[in-house]
Amino acid sequence: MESVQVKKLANYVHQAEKEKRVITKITSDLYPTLSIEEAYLIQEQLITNKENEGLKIIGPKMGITSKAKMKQMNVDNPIYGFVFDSMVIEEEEQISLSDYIHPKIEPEIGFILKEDLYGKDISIEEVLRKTKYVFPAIEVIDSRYENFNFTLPDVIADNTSAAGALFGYKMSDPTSLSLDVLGVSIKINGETKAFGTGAAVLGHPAESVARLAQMLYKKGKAVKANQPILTGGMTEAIRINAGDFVHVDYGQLGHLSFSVTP
Ligand code: OOG
Ligand code: MG
Repeated sequence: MESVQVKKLANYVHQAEKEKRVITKITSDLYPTLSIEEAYLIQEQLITNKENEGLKIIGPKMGITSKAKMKQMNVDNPIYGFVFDSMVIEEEEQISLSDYIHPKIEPEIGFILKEDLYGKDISIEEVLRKTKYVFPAIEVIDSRYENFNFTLPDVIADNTSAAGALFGYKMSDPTSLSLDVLGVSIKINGETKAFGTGAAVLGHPAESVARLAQMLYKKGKAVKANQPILTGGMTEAIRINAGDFVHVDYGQLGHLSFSVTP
C-alpha cells in the first residue's frame, strides 16, 4: 500500500473519531483488499497523527481475546491498539455520552510490568514474574464504523475502537490470585447485565500480555514497563446510555463505578 493511501485512510478514521460521527468501513469500497499488515500501518499513522496533536500514549490494549469473539470474527489471533491520555476516565467520575458515538463498556484486568517484555516465546509464568501488579479496569469502546460493523483489518485501522479507559487504583499481586477463575459482574442501575471470568481472556489474562509481546516483537518492539496494559474484555461489551450508573465488581481485585450523563 502506498504511503499516501495509508495517510488518507488514517485521516479518514481520525476525522471520524474527532468529529464523533460514524463512517463506512474501509473494506466496503475505499479499500476492499485491506490486509492485517496494512491495517497496522494505518493504525501507526493514526497514532502519529494523534501524537502530532500533542496526545500521548498511556498504554497498549488487547482486543478480540475471547473464543466467542474470535469465532464471531472468524480469526484466531487477538489484536492490539493504544489508549491515549485524552481517553482516561477517573474513578467515580461522570462521563458524558456526548463525548462518544455509541459507547460500550468492557470489564478488563489491567497489568503493570516492572520490566520490559521483549521476545516471541513469552510464557504466562514470565509475564507474572515481571508483573508489578494487576488492577481492575473498564474500557469504553466506540467504533467509528456504522453499527459497530467491521472486519478485522477495519477495526485494527480504527485503533481497535479505543475511546475511554478507567484504570482502577487498587493494586493486587497476581501471584497470590488465580486470575483465570476470578469472576466479574457488571451492574447497570442495580441490574446485572453480564458476568465473566478471567479465563474468557485467552484462558488467562497473563496470556494476553504474552500474546501482545509476541505481536510487538514482530515489529521489533517491547511491551513496556510501567504502562497500564488492558488485556481484553472478560464479558461481551455492554451499551451504556445517559442516566446509567455503572458498577463493576471484580471480586478480590475490587470494584469500579461511574455514571453516565447526556
Ligand atoms: C474491538 C475492540 C475489542 C476487547 O477488549 O475485546 C476490545 C471492538 O469490539 O470494537 O477492546
Ligand atoms: Mg477492550
